[in-house]
Amino acid sequence: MLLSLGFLTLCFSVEAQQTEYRNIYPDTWVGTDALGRTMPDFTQAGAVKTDQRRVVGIFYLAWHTQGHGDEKYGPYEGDVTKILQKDPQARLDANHPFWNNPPYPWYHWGEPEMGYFLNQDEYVVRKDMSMLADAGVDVLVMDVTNAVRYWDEWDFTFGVMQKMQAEGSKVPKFCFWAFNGPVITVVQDLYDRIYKEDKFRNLWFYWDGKPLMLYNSRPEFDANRGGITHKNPHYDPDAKTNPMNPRYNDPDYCEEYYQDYTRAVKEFFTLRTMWWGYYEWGGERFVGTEDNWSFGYCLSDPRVQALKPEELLSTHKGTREQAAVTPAQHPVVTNHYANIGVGKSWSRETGQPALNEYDLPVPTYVPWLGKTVENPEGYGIYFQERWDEALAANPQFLYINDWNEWTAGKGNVTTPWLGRNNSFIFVDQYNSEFNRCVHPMKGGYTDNYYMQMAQNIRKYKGIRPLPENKGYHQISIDGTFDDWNALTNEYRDTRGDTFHRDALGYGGIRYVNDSGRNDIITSKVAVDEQNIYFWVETAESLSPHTAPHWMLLFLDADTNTETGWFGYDFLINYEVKDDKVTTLMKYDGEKWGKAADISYRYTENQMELAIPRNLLQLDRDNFVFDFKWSDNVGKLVDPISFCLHGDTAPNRRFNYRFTWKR
Ligand SMILES: [Ca+2]
Ligand SMILES: [Ca+2]
Ligand SMILES: [Ca+2]
Repeated sequence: MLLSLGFLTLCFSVEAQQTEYRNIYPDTWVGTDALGRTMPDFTQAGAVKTDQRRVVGIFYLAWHTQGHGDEKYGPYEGDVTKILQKDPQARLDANHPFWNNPPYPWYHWGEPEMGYFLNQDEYVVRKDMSMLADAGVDVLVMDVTNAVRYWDEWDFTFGVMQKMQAEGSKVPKFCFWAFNGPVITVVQDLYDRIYKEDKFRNLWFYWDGKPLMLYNSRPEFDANRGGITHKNPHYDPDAKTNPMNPRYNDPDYCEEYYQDYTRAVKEFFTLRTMWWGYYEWGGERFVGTEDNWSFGYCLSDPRVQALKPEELLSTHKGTREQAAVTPAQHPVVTNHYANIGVGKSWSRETGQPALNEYDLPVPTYVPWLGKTVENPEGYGIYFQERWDEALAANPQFLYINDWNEWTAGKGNVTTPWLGRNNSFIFVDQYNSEFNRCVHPMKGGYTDNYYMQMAQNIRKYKGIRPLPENKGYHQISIDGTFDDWNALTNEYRDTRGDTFHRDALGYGGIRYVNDSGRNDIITSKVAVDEQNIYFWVETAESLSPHTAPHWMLLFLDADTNTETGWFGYDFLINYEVKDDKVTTLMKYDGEKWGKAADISYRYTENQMELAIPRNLLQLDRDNFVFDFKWSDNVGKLVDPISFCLHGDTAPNRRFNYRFTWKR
């Protein structure tokens, strides 16, 4: 009895270790994106919603495999956006030299923020998981839609996710989505090699009490053909002929080709079909039907367009279950109603705007903004319309397609495409108008789609309230930190996000980033009659203050992004005088100028500083400001600089909000 109790306790603590994480409260962070859209606050998003399950999944691709890193594909210039920028005529000519020199078997529609990365790049996996968890994404839907199993990339990705979990970070769970090709064999393979082996168990995503598997319930149809065969890896001829064989006549063993999913698969998983939201698929009604999830909606089809948002939802046992949100559809005709594609600037009301010489949309009206803009592809017109409809329909599972597809496949056939007759087509992704990636891009509209996703997930799930701060606290700036223990409100950042990059990219590019220096993990703020005090803690001892861009503290003192440098009115530590005196700088509208010397101390992994309230114009009995720490940011160009170098707390362009009452 004692032994078994001990065993139970052990099991419990292992389980607890797997599920506990250091909560960094990303839903309380504030932020303004490049278009001026702000993160919904508590009054806008409301409290965390508990009326039903609210799960967010995103399509995650592992097809950026190591083979693409071969130097024979270098220098890598297979970037459609750059090719069309160099010569827009290339869009009309399949054999234009820019398409073929050197010959790539693939292209990127544009350049990712982290460069032409491969999946086996720990820096990228860490940034991905951190960004997704911060935004509120719960589950990665791993691509097996074309029957290719990316074992090495999955092992790598899930391995890094487990490392991050062990460091105390929250990461999404995963499930798989198989569809085309020998899908029964593929699902069996995933079951045999991952689930049956208990691999990465603490990352499995459960739905209705079992691991979720997205599949094809009618495996006789796929996107390309019928008559598919599904080879049985457990085929045992003896089981077909020998009545003494314990598996005699068992179709899971005695047939060389599966006719159906095995009993093990049917019992082990919660199964749902997922495919493109066609009105009909394989001769039956598809979108909005029972147990048929959509990865996006075929809104170029008037029959799909005529459905109400709630009719697009997939049901399970009659209850609303899943809805899809995508930044766009496809650049190809997906039916015979249109041939201009459905890009990021398509809306129900105005359809797809005309395209300019770069195959990008002409100035277009943005409904959520109420005006016409240049470069509408950065404004998430289609994306927001889908979000608004999905939020109104209120699903239990909200699926986003996709995170990191990037790859664009060129087919040299002459056919109507993008409203003209063209000598080639791209089917899924093409340029910054025609792609479905939420992953930030380099240049262009940078992280607009990431921020838009994070904003809308808040509306879907609700958020926790901001911590309240009250009264005065006695703090002395002396390099001992016991006086901070009385303050319990912590403003936290990811631990481990100073990871150094040294990895292979497409075409043999070597990506190196060793800017991670001080790993900021916690900060606190205190107030007394005279001063506002800041305390910050790093994972390891602080580096010396003499190096540039050391532990910068940015303040948006009026919580107005229209004033200051991208909103920040004050900057501390840009010029550190010695180990006791540093500088407060103020932004004058054009540059940072010195405002005052202030007192600070640091010892080991902690630092504290004091700023007179009157200098910040925060001398009322209650006030609010936003703040951000940043170490080794490199050149301060814009808020994207925070995303590329060193560590920032909180992550990316987010800020902490401090509210105080006397
Ligand atoms: Ca950190
Ligand atoms: Ca400001
Ligand atoms: Ca960080």
